[in-house]
Amino acid sequence: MNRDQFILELEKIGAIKFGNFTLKSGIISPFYFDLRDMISFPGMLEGVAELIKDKIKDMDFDVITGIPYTALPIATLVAVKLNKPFVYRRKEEKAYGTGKNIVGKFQQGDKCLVIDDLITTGSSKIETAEAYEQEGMKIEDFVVIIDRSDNGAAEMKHRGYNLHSLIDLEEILLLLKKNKLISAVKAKEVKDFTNSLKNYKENKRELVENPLTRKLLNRIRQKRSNLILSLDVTTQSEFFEILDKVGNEIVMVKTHVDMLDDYDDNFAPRLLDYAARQNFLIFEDRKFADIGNTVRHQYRNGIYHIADWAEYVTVHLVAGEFILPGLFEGLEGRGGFVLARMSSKGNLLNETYTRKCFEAARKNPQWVAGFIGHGSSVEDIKRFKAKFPGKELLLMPGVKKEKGSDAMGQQYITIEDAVKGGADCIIVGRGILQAPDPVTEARLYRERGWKAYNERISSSTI
Ligand code: 5BU
Repeated sequence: MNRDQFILELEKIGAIKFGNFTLKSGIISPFYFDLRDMISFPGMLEGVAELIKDKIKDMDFDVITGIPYTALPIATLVAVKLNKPFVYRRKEEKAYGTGKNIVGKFQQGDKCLVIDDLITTGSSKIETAEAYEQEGMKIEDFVVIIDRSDNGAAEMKHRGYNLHSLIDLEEILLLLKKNKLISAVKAKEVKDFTNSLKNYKENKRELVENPLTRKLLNRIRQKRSNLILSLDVTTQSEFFEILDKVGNEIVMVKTHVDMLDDYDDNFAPRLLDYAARQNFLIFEDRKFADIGNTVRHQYRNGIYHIADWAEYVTVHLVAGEFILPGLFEGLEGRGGFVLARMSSKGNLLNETYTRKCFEAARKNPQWVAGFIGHGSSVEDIKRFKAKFPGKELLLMPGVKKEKGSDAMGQQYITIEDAVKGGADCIIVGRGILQAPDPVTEARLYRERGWKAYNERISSSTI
């Protein structure tokens, strides 16, 4: 069975429908593909398995999976034909028995090829990849029978995966038109629909340029520094003594104002004065995490009045995305860095949580200037950053000259690995503060961070 025959068979069994269909996203589509019934037509199942087999013959993988339910029997057949092991992931989480959510045998580090029937937005593919990655498998390639999206392959590439499709929408429309199975008017309606979806997405992406992202980026360039000093000391005299000497080296100072034993009303004006003279920005690492109403008061009231003096604060999205308007609504020139990953050992921010942070940021781009993240290697950080929804910056703590850890769970990667992977700023505390001469040390971090940053910028687009 060739591709054209397969498409015509799909039409014959009613798998290609035209009308008005409400998609999962709520959008009304003038067409719909439903490949579920294919399993009752052995000739088609055999035919599509052969087409997939041909498509993947030069790809490198150890195991095959299909996304439940429609793709399961198809992927099983392909695995048998290629004599490759097959695994699948339960759709419903298992809370008893072995607790294993992936069924079948595989080795850590195995490369898994994922087969699915369709791609619309790619979200179920990403979810699958993350679940398998969490179990120690590597996912690089996805194969779908039909790409019905407007730019599925580009979306997947943006998130660090390759998408291969047997057939795309254009091909189906052309063939059906040629065989007089669809009118030219209907074909145009379908094409107009996908084009409008594409324009809508592109317009949305334009909006993602947050003014606070731009402000930090401009300051990095102007100051030729991507070093953020985490000034974690407990008295104002230490704080300002160090800042006085190091302020010229840094693009931003990061504070934990509630660490100061002797905080008083002089702190903020003094800090603002230094920021103006030494041209750095201010970031209070308060890690807000509560409901909107509570964080609004914690941020704007209390003894610290953080919103009055810190351009940026860190935000956990554990309580949901409404924390963002809770914090920033009605304020000018204030924004957040969302904690998408943390540097500490055993932290509970898993891949799914990270993806949900990106989704929330995509919906609230005006309040998210960047993400805080970390990674175990250059490659790991690259994959993480590839999934950012827009042009947000990546700020990375847990950075030192040497890889290592402390006694309380902090993990460090090197300046070069952080920046090569995609960190736009490095956040350094004890690496500088505990050095015999913090000023010389800050200069060293600045130089190495800046060199790595320029090397990355000149060699790629991340
Ligand atoms: P260090 O002395 O360079 O380990 O300090 C790192 C700082 O960054 C410290 O203030 C932490 O509170 C902060 N931090 C972090 O280390 N890891 C994270 O994931 C986040 C913040 Br979020």
